[in-house]
Amino acid sequence: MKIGLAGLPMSGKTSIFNMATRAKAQTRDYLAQTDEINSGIIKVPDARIDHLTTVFKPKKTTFATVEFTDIPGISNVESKSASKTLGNIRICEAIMLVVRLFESEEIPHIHNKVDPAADLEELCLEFIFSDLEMVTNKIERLQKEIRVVKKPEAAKELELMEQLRKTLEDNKFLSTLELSEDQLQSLRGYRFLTQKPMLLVGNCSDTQFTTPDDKVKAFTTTCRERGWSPMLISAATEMEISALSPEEEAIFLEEYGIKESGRNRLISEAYKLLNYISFLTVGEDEVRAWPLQSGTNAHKAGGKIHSDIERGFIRAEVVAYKDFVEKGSMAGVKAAGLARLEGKEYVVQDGDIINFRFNV
Ligand SMILES: Nc1nc2c(ncn2[C@@H]2O[C@H](COP(=O)(O)OP(=O)(O)OP(=O)(O)O)[C@@H](O)[C@H]2O)c(=O)[nH]1
Ligand SMILES: [Mg+2]
Repeated sequence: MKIGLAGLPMSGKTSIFNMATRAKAQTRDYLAQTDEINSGIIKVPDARIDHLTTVFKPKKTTFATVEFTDIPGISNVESKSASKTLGNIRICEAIMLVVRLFESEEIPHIHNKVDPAADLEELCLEFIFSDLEMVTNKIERLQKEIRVVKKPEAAKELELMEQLRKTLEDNKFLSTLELSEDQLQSLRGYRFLTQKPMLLVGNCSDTQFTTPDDKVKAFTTTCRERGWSPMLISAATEMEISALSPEEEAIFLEEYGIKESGRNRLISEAYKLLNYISFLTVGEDEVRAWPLQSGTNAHKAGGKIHSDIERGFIRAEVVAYKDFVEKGSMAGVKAAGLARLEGKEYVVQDGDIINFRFNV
C-alpha cells in the first residue's frame, strides 16, 4: 500500500512526510530540481489494538501499516524531470496532493504568488495531460491494428479509449467515469494518474487553520468542484509536534485542547482513502491489525495471514470488536451467543476479531 505525496515544488511535501513518519528528511528553503525520493512505513494508529494489547498482554503487538513516498515537486521548468516525477507518482496506489496555502516572505513559490486554486488546476492539468498522452498513443496503435486485421476486441477497446479521451479532453478525471468491472480490469495496467484515489491536503498556517481566509476558501471550493473534500494541515507546526516523543506529544495536544494530532488525522484519512478496513487477531503471542480492502471475503482474508489458511479454510470464528468490549472477554461473548461461525463468502467487517479454523 503505497501513497505518494505529490504537489508543486515547495508546497510542504517533505514537511508532511516528516510529520507522518517522524523522519528527519531534508526540507528546503530554496527552489531546486532534485531526484531524491523519501520512503517510510507508518503504523496506522488504532485504539482497538491498544485496548486488546492491555487485555491479552501478548508477546508482540503489530499495527497495520501504510507506506508514504515523498516525491519531488512537479515542475514544468524542466519538462523531462516532470515526466519522471509523474512516473514516480504513477506507481503509487493513491495520491496525497499537497497544495500550499501559507504565505511566507522567505519561502519562494515557483510562480512567485500563492494562489491555491491556480496551483491545484495546474496539477490537475499535468495529470490529465499525462494520461491523455497515454490514451492518445493507445488509440493510434489500436487504429493501426484494426486496419491490418479486424479484431472485435480491439474495436471494443478502441471505443473505451475514445471515451477516456473525451473525458480527459473535457478536463475531467477518469475517476469520474462510471465503468464496468471488466472495463476497470482492462485499464488496470495503465495506472492512470486521474483514476487513483486522491486526498487533497491544504498546507496552511496556524492562523489559516483556525480562521479560514480567502486562500483557504478558494482551495476548498476548487476541491469541491472536482468532487474532493480536502483536509487542512499546518505542516510546519505538525512537523515540530511530531519531533516530540509520543509522551510529550500527548501532553502538548492536551494542553492545547487538540483532540487528534494532524499526523493521526492524515494517516487515518489515507487508510480510508485506500478503502481499507482492519480485521484483528488476538492471542497470547500476538495482537494484530490486518489491513484489508473493504468488501473482501473471509476466505481471502485468511490468505492474507497465510496461504495455508486460504487453502485449508474451514470456518472463521468472528467476534465484533464492540461486542468484545461490551462483554469484556471472549468467554463473555460466547456465553451471550455473540461469537459467530462464518463461511468462506462472509464479507469481513472493520473491527472483526477473527480466529480462522483451517486444515491442510
Ligand atoms: N511558514 C510555513 N513554512 C512551511 C510550511 N510548510 C513547509 N514550510 C517550509 O517551506 C519550505 C519547503 O518545505 P518542504 O517540505 O521542503 O517542501 P517540498 O514540497 O518538499 O519541496 P520540494 O521537495 O522542493 O518540492 C521549508 O523551508 C519548510 O520549512 C508551513 O505550513 N508554513
Ligand atoms: Mg521535498
